Amino acid sequence: MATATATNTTAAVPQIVAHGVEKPNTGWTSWVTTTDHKKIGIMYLVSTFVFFILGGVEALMIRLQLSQADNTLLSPEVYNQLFTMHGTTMIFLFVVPIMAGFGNYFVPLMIGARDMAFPKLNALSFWMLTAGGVVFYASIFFSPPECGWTCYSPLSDDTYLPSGGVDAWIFLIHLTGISSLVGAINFYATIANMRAPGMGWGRMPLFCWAILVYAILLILALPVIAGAVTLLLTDRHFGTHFYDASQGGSPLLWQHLFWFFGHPEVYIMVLPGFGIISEILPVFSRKPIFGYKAIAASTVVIAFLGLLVWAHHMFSTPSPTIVLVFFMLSSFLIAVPTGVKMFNWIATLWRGTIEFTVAMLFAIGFLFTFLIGGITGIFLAIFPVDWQLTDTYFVVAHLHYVLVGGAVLSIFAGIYYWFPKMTGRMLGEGLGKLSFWLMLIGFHVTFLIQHSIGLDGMPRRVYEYPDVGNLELYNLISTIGSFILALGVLVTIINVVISLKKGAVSGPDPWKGNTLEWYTTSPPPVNNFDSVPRIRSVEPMKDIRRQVLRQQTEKAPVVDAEAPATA
Ligand code: HEM
Ligand SMILES: [Cu+2]
Repeated sequence: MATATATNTTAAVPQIVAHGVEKPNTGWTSWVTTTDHKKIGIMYLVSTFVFFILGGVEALMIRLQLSQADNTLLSPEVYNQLFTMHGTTMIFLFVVPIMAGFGNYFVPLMIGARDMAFPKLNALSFWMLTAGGVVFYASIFFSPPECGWTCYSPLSDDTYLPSGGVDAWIFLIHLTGISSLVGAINFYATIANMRAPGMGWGRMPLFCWAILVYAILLILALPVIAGAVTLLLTDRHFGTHFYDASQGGSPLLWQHLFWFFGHPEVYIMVLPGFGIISEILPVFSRKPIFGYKAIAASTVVIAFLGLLVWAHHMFSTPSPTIVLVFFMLSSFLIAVPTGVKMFNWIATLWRGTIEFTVAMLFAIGFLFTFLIGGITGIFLAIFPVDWQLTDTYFVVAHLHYVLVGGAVLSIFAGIYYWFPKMTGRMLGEGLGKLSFWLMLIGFHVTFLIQHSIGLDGMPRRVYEYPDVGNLELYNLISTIGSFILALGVLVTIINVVISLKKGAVSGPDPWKGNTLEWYTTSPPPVNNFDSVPRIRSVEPMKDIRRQVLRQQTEKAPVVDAEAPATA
């Protein structure tokens, strides 16, 4: 009561006695128990990168086996296990979840939020992913799966592959699937509800658009594969015959379900990459992004069309011509919104003041590498051409141009661009450039020639080939390229280790960025922002810098630019 103080001679000291308050965790427990989107984001990035290295080592072993004709380095079984582990790891444990890692760290920062909408669910997503990876890799101690990343029926049936490897694969799909699904719902809720004041849909950073569409595609596609692998599980263990033709089931049902998920999965992997590129290009061209609305809209259109093309993976199955034509034309159609993006990116570079930072180099490397992958995709969408090329190395070349060109190069662009924000230190530009050139050259040496290997008729997923024509030479070149590529990746890892300790201190905004993550300190505090500015355009940081400059010039006395310096 206010009157009580009048009778007291000494002022009361407010006493707060807290009972049962736990000290904040420090050390490794602070990571295991965290629900902070930034820590979860870093755990995603680090653990998926570990899987990238595992998948990369598997790729190198595949390439070593193929470096010589009639090689006996690996047995056929081990070879099958390696390409299955490689493809599955790269897709389910590296590219898809690393995009969730970037999304986790940067979406809340870019929209001016303090965390994700459901922080505990977010932690659950991460631990489900880790569980999936552990279950899957545990299979190497008994019998790894041998059915390729597509696990086609009837090969995946217990008649042909009775070992538990396929079951480990099924559990990987389930666990990483639940992880991504929960994560996707979280991204959607965060982006829909937690944007800073003034950030309408039309002012949202393009990376957030990409993550939004990524989330929607995951929500639409994942239940289908989850159902498909559940049917496979019951076929294998509980006497059902969904995919067993001899009992009235249909192996083609698997292919339809798998690719109804599988093609959108491709866009799930590359759309966030497109988002990263759309953030980096304008910053290092010192120009606003060209065609913001067109890029955002084409992301949505690509996702929609991406749901209508799945059977272009099934051109060699018996289908009526009209069906083949439909899937050919729908696949062609995707080139239109993709072309819209390409032209807008090039127009962003056009007449810009380009700064060739490592992030920008990776972004430009992405542009033309992905373009080649897109063009070979159009070739493959012509079904008579596909009849010739399906299951050859031409397809392996195409898919790596898309996945390495589209996803991996943009992931590396993102690492170089955002490392200062996550750590407070710059990544070395010298080592970065070395890494970029090794990776780019290594990549094209490895995969360009695989188009020729495929055109010469070498099938994919075979552990040996005869010494005919130029096959041995071509394969040797491809293997050499893969080691150059691996060296490039290694240089970045070394760069990260050195820069974590010795990198130059970056400050909050080393690149003069456009988006809100650069508004806060590097690394950001637990609550991200003490206050969030009102958003007035797609480039809030430019607005803020302009405002600061205006205030400074208003305050400072007008100085004659020609006047000699006095001190
Ligand atoms: C690091 C460089 C890489 C090399 C040298 C490499 C090499 C290979 C090779 C030679 C094959 C064909 C195996 C065969 O058909 O017998 C293959 C398959 C595959 N790779 Fe890669 N790869 C690399 C990176 C990646 C990345 C980053 C991804 C995905 C994002 C990826 C996804 C796949 C997939 C999905 C397959 C098909 C697996 C299957 O047939 O089931 N690869 N890779
Ligand atoms: Cu496809």
